[in-house]
Amino acid sequence: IDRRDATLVLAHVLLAFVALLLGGIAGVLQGLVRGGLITLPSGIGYYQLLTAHGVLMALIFTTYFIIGFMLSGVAKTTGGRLLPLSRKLGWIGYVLMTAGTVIGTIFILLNKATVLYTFYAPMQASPWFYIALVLVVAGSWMSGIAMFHNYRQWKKTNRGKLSPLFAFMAVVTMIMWMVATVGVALEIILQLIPWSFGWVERVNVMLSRTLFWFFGHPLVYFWLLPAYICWYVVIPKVIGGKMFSDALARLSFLLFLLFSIPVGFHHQLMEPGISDFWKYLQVVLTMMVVIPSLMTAFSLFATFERTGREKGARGLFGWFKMLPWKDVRFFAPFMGMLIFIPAGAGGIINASNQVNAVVHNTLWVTGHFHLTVATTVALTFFGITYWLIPSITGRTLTARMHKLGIAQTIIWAVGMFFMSGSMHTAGLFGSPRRTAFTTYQDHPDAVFWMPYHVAMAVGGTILFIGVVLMVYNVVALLRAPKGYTEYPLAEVAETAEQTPRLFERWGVWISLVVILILVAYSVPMMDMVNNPVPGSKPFVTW
Ligand code: HAS
Repeated sequence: IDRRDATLVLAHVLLAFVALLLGGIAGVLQGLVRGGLITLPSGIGYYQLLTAHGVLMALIFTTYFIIGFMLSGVAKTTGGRLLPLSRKLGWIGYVLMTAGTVIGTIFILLNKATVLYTFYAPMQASPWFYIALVLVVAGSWMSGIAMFHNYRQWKKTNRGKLSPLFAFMAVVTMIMWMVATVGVALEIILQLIPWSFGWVERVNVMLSRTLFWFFGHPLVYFWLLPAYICWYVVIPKVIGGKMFSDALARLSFLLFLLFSIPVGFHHQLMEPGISDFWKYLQVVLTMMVVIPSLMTAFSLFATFERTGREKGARGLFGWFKMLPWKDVRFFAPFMGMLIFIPAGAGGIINASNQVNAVVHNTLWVTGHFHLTVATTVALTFFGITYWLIPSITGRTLTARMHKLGIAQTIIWAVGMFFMSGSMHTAGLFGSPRRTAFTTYQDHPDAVFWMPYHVAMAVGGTILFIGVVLMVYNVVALLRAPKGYTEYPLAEVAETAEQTPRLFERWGVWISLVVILILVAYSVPMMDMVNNPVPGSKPFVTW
């Protein structure tokens, strides 16, 4: 891609890894506190560290990486460069996001925003923390508009042609993100900022949580979809094959667009104030959003098997041996896929109302999202980094880097096995999430959980070694010998069916999104506004 775009992409990717390092330090420390292995010097709190860990890793690392990666792919596939307006918007977005990140981090470090990454009211942060979040979201919108602009211009100059798959997927991801962030923007601007400035005395907690989860669930697909871009578009090329089907890939992304938003209630199944019917409806829609992931699994298996057979593999599983096990561009994302099988199954468990009553607010949930976002997504992002950095900086991906990358992936998987495995188990025994070291006055249950908490801390320490090695790898990639690294983009198999034109009729898809949201949310939200907790004010003016 154009050198100027490479600088923009690199700026995003490097800041992502700075956030990963800082978030990793906070993460390992809070894990050691939770396991009772260390006590923090007075002045630093467990919840403060947990907030830093969650915000820096789940919100900042991911958002920077995703935007950097998607800007690179959009530039690459829509003419090799970002248009001048897109590049400008990309930089404005970067500056806004960075201003937000710096302000937010300062307020967390000052212990004035110890509200965890979900910032649920009535926990209150300094208004500047919320303003920082608005800046991050506004910045991400700028980059989204930049991607739309390149895509639209490409469509204009290539009338009647099917858009490049990468650009299409980036557009879907950013539309989903923009619709989703409307929820959290309403929460922050109309509720949390006026309340934290003291302009209103109370907030409608039920409504604020609902607006948060309107955003919070599609947020997890905002993390996942860029990983899926890699699985659909990059992995077939890396293994020496072709993409199974362009149409299937596009359809799965469109299904995510439709079904990832009207499902937030599955995070609120145990909350009062939402009637059974609306919870039930959103659980049904949650099961719908599982389908595109199952389609993705099918498509990946098909790609692996076909490529293997083309290379001469025999028998039912002969293709497995043909996969490029020593190539980190494949190995790291593959481990992510493999782990997504139990991780996704855990999600389906969470979404089932009765079982949710067992796992909600326990460490099981923490285990679930460390497998999904912190393993499936993170390992895929790491896998992308190994070719993205050298490819845009004109360097070589050396054999040594492959080895270091594979070692890093194994360390990550082992650390996560211990950490997430014990989180899931302790969660089933009832151990709560988000609680500092406590034996609850030596209650037998809490004493029973303790060995699992120690195993979590051991896993967390191994993962921290993984973070340090990953940061080392990024530096090594920046200093690799000059040369050429491919930006791997797969072609579609000849046998694939034609992609229906309907898939790019954005008016149709966005209208369906709006209809689904209105069906799933309008009645219960009106109920929350009209019947707030006595004395609370939903919005400033009401
Ligand atoms: Fe989740 C809570 C339900 C997916 C993240 N989730 C969370 C939280 C986070 C999170 C961060 O219904 C905590 C929020 C908080 O702080 O409170 N989740 C689901 C469901 C799915 C799901 C149904 N979650 C994700 C993904 C995440 C993520 C993805 C991040 C990226 N989740 C829930 C629910 C809760 C929840 C409840 C609330 C719990 C509570 O009570 O608080 C589904 O999307 C999962 C579908 C996935 C699959 C797997 C498909 C497998 C594939 C891999 C194929 C592998 C291959 C490898 C090809 C069905 C695609 C080849 C292998 C060989 C052997 C060769």
